[in-house]
Amino acid sequence: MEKTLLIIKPDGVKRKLIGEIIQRVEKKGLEIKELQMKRLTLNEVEKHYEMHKEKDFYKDLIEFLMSGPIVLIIVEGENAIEIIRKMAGKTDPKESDFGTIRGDFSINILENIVHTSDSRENAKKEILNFFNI
Ligand code: 3AN
Repeated sequence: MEKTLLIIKPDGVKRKLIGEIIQRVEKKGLEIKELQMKRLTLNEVEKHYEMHKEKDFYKDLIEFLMSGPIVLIIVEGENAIEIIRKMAGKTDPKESDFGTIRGDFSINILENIVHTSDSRENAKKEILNFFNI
């Protein structure tokens, strides 16, 4: 069993995609273990996107993540990390396939609806960053 962190970012919440995204995850057969809606603090966002500190889009990314409430979801299941990444689609929505969350709902590389953990190590770190478990 694997756990991964799925975040519905402020654009996904504003566009009322929470239900759609959760339904896709549940229909696939994965389990929602924890779920929380909140606004992130600067500290939480900076910690979460530490690896992008030097990127030219970093400032926009931090501002965007703090622009409204987000939904934090711990998803559990066999191969959950890889499956949720596939369901999210490629980072750049012009390259993500139709049928994926980004392919179906986004045209913008920054505002691309969801975040998904990319490895077991990062899933563990990200979950600890947001949940007291
Ligand atoms: P992913 O979220 O697909 O794992 P990362 O970790 O490379 O992709 O990027 C983290 C976030 O940074 C993306 N979800 C997106 O919001 C933003 N981002 C990535 N690349 C760019 C870019 N070239 N321009 C603007 N924003 C970007």
